Amino acid sequence: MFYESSTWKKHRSLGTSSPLSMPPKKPQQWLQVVGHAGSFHVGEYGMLLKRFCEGEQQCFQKLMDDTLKPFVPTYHGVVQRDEHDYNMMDNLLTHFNTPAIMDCKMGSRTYLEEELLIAQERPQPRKDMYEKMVAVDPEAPTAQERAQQAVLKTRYMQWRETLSSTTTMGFRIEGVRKANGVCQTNFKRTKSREQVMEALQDFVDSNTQIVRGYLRRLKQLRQVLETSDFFRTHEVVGSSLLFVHDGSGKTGVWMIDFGKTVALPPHLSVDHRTPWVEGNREDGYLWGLDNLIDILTSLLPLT
Ligand code: I3P
Repeated sequence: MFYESSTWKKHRSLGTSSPLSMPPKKPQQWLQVVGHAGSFHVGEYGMLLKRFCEGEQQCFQKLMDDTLKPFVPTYHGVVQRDEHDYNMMDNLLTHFNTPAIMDCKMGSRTYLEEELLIAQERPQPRKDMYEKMVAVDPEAPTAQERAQQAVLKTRYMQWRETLSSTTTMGFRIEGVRKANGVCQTNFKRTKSREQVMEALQDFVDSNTQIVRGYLRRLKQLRQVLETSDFFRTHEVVGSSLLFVHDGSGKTGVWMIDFGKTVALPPHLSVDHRTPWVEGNREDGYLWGLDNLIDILTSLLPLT
């Protein structure tokens, strides 16, 4: 069974490294937050099926042989359902009891450099994005955009970045689902440090044990990211960290969503902290993780 929310973009549910032979204990806890309808299904043994994307498959295949493996859902290959292909992976919520879940989109940039080039060469203004923009801020479109009633995707994405904490902190909260089932998706304007702290504090219910658990995991992740071959050789854009905890105090954080993670040309590598300028492919992922760790630390009492 799925929980659904029409507003929180895309599915946000992945798995712990439970073996294929172990069915999930509590299938009712599976979560799908739907953006593109039909993109997600539950497969055999409670596996998550995500609409096939070749780029994402390539990332998963490489990640299964990388030091980052414990920080991503275990990948089980491609399956077909109703004439569509799906990438199959573990469901990350399986071993939690009525979990609370948060999705943080990482990085200081949410569109690929190649998307920028396409927008420059073949601009295709989008009406749906114009409508999403004016729904949040009727003053945001330029006179030209208003006349066209449409905006370029890169312009929309940049506007979302500056409206939220993406530009200033290198991450933003996309959505939260509390243990009581309530979904919060209204984070488009969550930008200042104080606003982010308040949202995080609310997510963890001011529980310092949970904060400490998340911090331990994030610091381990940072250490592994700093030496991972995969990470050094990929532009990681639009990828999220999925935070999961439950009433027992158990916590977990995993990297998810690799649809816009692309391999760099062989001569190029990135450190994920250097500010982005067009051409350097930097994504600000580690800078964002540094800031996230710093903010979570500030939720703890001074010792
Ligand atoms: C969406 C969000 C997604 C993006 C999507 C946007 O905006 O930025 O990350 O998908 O583009 O519509 P919002 O969160 O404000 O609804 P990608 O990251 O896959 O590009 P899309 O409509 O072209 O899918």
